[in-house]
Amino acid sequence: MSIDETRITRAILAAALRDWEEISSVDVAIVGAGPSGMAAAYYLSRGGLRTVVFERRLGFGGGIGGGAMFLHKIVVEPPADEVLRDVGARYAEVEGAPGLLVLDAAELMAKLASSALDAGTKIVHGVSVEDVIFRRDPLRVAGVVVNWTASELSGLHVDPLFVSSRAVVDATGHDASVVEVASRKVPELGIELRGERSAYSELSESLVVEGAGEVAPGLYACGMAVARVRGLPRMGPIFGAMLLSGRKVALEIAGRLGAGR
Ligand code: 48H
Ligand code: FE2
Repeated sequence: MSIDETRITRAILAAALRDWEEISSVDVAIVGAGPSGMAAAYYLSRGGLRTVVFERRLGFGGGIGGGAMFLHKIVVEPPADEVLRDVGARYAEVEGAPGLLVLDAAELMAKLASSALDAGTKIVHGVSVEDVIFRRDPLRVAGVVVNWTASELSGLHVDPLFVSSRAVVDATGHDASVVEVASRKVPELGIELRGERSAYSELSESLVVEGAGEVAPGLYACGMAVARVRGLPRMGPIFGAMLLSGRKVALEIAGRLGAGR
């Protein structure tokens, strides 16, 4: 078989542009492929909604990969074991600490990503969300403004592209960068960023899940972004609230938008 370089180029261009045409208008745009974003993507796609995840980096998992101080394990507590079972991630009970479950960071990253992909999520790497689209009458967030991470890093002024969506999910972790930009540049949304607080794991694990949801019309937060937005403590390397807040946001959005088209 002869392999013509031009055909390689054209195959990639055609397939990538076809994807981008589809991505340019979706039901849900999720920003960040960390634990909360991937859990949200999995449940949204499973519910039949057209879902895209934009991830700044060239991999999955966000803070999962670093484990705790580079030790390759993650701790999760019930009822987040329901999510682990849904995505097929194996875990073990922790001896002497009833209620705590431990699993490999690599296992959690891989299983979340493959489950979301199998359910129909499109994950696009190397793309950063730098802004939101907003609309009046009624006032709402109506999509995201995207650019290559490489453009961002180059320092060159490269204008972005737009992706319209019926819901935007900030799953950017500690930065809550999507909510932050919306609060600053669309002040009429009335978003107040209260700032993350110091560690208090038990409290944080329940409050992050409780606080996950709609921040402004069309704009939702899950994961650590919730802590920054709602003024909640951090919890350290326990990931139950990341998974459960992602699932909660997905179910809330699915309830509002209805089943997939
Ligand atoms: C595209 C972006 C952008 C952008 C960021 O940090 P994450 O793992 O986020 P969560 O909330 O799912 O999980 C948090 C968890 O990892 C953690 O840090 C915990 C539990 N900490 C507790 C503590 O006490 O410290 O993932 C966010 C992802 C990353 O992959 C980023 O690269 C990506 O979002 N991202 N992608 N456009 N503007 N900003
Ligand atoms: Fe963290």
